[in-house]
Amino acid sequence: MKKLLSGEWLFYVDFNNDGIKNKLFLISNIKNRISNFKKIQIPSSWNSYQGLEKYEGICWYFKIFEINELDENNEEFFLLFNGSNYQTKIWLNNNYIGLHEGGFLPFKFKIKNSYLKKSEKNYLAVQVDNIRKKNRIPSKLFDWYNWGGIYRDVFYEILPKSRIDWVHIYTQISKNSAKLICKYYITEVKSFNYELKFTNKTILKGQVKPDTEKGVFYIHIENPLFWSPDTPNIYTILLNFSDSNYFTKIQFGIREIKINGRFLYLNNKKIKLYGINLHEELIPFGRAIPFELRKKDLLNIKKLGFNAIRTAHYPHDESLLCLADKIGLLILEEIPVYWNINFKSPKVFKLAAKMIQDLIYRDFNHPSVIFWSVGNEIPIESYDCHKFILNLISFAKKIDPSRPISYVSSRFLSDHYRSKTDIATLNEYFGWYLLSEKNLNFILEMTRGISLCYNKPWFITEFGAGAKYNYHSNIFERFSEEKQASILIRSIEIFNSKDWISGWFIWIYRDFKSAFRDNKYQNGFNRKGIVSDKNEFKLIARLLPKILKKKRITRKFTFISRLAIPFGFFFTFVFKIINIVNILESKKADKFYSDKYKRDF
Ligand code: GCB
Repeated sequence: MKKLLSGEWLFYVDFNNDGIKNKLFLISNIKNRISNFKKIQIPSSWNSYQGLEKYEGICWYFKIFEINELDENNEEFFLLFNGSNYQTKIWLNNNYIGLHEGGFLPFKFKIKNSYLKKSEKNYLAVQVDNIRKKNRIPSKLFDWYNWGGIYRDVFYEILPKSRIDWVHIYTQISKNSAKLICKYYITEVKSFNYELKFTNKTILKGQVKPDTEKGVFYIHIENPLFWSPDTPNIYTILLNFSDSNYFTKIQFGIREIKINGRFLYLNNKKIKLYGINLHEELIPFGRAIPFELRKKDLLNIKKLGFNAIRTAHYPHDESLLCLADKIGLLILEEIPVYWNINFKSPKVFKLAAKMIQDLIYRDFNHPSVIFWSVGNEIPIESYDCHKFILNLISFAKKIDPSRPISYVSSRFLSDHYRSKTDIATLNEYFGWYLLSEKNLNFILEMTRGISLCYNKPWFITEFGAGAKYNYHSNIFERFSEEKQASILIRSIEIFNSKDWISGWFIWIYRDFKSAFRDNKYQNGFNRKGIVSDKNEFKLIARLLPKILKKKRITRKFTFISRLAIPFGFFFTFVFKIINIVNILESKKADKFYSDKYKRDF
């Protein structure tokens, strides 16, 4: 049983950071000050309220609610937050419950029965801060708005003590059949039933007799309907213990992603990704995007011809994945290991590992998710960084061996670590930050050679140009819709002409707020959207359906790009020397990674 606690809450802005000192979390203090507190709607980003637009600090939230239905002997009570930015501390009825760090993933706390008041008022106090700190993820600098607060739904959840806690399903397919590999965790070792359904019709039923809490069972299906962007077929599996009518319900799709040489395959067919990046932001809601408007975005993206989205640069609300499963869009998900975080710190590594683990656990069964990215534009050439990233990737691989995992790179010369991951990625802004888009073809071929990544699929994870909506000029004028369109069109045609580029993602769907974008065209927004912050279509958005799959004839520079390979080795060598001091320093961190993050599941 899940009950929504979102809605009207009490709110206090702790400008002076004295809430803890004044014990604001105590019932008596909440009662005394009730008339001083403001009312606020949850979910919401506090920066979308007048006077708090730029506030980065501490706020308090209070909710008074009743619980009637708990059976203490057989059930457990949880408080569940889908997303709150950045650090959240929770008290219930005067008791400190716990702290969660990280702004983009759900978290839940099991509440002791002795802390709960049945059929009486319960006082929930929540402190949230969105202060930038060196040891946070992301760290102090990032190119998006630091929306603070409880911006996704909050629930309480009552679950039977004895339950099938989670099941991860991955599928292997052959021509007319599929094998479902179902890993599970149960809280009590006893037989359970499963029922597989497709659109309310039962396909098959079975029983599992487990020996331990964690295990795996297999299901074979004949003539399954595969999931793909063109055929978003969703299956349901219901699981329950024979003596219980509590059902764990999971929706999933039957599909297989594979990489073979330089190609990406979905259900054994080559597939190319025509994608776009998306931030979780819509003015005036901040990150608390209403479901119907989120759906509208995804339907628009699909209608424009895209088949993929990169949910930059952090996990979005899970409703996006549910929509993508149903609408048929492929998703590249990412955690906010962004630019320069503190790669030296074992504590930061632990936090990043928790983030990728929580993300994979949340979204494992969504067929739309095809890649995990553990970071964006990180200084991969530094020893601390690549140790961190490669360890994170191998940690993530153990949790999910079924999907490609990588990081997003912006390096042309100094990144030979791509060769150690499943796919190669590149963010490039030729024509905008660097030279001209006319240089792009040559640079792409050279980067491929220098990176020593001939035999794997490449993805251009970002490329773009800024344009102010309705500013028209010629293709040479920065921030004109014409210049943006011309850079994007030429780039797309070049990417489409190369079989080793298996996909690309425009930066970005919608203009988004960013504090340090402040020239006369930007006014506090990153203007690289193909639609404005008010969803108005810029020229490129109108042209896109026609040019999405267009190619141009490009030179392959076969000889020179092969010649680049020795340079690749040379640069590898140079960066190794530069990092030799770092290597010695980081021995301690290494040991930490290898001891703590060996997991079996
Ligand atoms: C990038 C970053 C992205 C920025 C974008 C830009 O490379 O990954 O977060 O917003 O460039 O517009 O500069």
